[in-house]
Amino acid sequence: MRILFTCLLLAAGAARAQAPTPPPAGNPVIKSKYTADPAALVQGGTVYLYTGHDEAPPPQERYVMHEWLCFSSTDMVHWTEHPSPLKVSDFAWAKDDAWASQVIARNGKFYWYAAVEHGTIPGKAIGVAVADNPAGPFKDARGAALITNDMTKGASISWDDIDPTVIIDKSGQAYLFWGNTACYYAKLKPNMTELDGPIQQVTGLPRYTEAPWVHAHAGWYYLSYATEFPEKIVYAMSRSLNGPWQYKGILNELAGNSNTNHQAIIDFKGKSYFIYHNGGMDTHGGSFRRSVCIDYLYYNPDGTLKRVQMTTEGVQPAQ
Ligand code: FUB
Repeated sequence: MRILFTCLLLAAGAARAQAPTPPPAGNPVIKSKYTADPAALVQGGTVYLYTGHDEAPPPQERYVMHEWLCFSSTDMVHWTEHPSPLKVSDFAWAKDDAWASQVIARNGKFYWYAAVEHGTIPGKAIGVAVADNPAGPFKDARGAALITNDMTKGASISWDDIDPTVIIDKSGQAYLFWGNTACYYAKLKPNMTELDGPIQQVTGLPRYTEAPWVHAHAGWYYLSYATEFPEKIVYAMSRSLNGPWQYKGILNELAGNSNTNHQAIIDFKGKSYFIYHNGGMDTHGGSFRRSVCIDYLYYNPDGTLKRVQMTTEGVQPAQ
């Protein structure tokens, strides 16, 4: 009897010792609102997450998006929401549709490139807003759109001028990439609010739909994008932002519960992250009520990317 009692005590002790650490907050990372089209900016030890805000009341199956949202975190798990730093109404020339966007830092200022529906020039357009603080408030930097539908001819649709992504190369040259069904790019002047040369089209991106995200890592540039519809995320690599781009295949599979998947990619505190949206939050989630999720991204030794594993658990707190 005494031996049995001792064994039970030992087993209980072992179970206590092996008790799992508390689970991370998990995916989706924002549960208080529907969030879509993530973009992220690392500023020292803080990550700023910028998202669109899906506001379509169920059962409406269309985009209802009037503002962008901003969250910050020092560990990629615990997120603090800031007051909405930018709304469509902050662009006096815009009509609606706070679609995908990205913020970049330059010379102590923060520039937010955002797609909206233009008020007077038919079609989508891209505006630029500027702030002194990554959490805003942001204000229209030009008083007019930077890109309008009549400036691009690569696709004969009114919504090809969406989904801006922005990057500054090693020499300090800034580039804007964007587009639906055609992927466009152009240089930006150092003031970040004017184009610095012609609009060009990226070639060599098979079955390109939308959502380009351009990032640099260990000497390579990566152009990831949404392919087909419903969308998967695929990617291409190049040594130069002017190409040529080498297509590398699937990075993230179909979300399954959302037609779109819109990704952002960052490095933070020694790890790489794939930030995307799906339609997995609660019973009303879906293509028009999306939610931002975060999983790890891994590189192969030759610079290619391992396929992302979307998880419910998400990532562990970054140290
Ligand atoms: O959120 C509206 C549109 O859905 C975005 O511009 C696309 O990338 C897709 O996510």
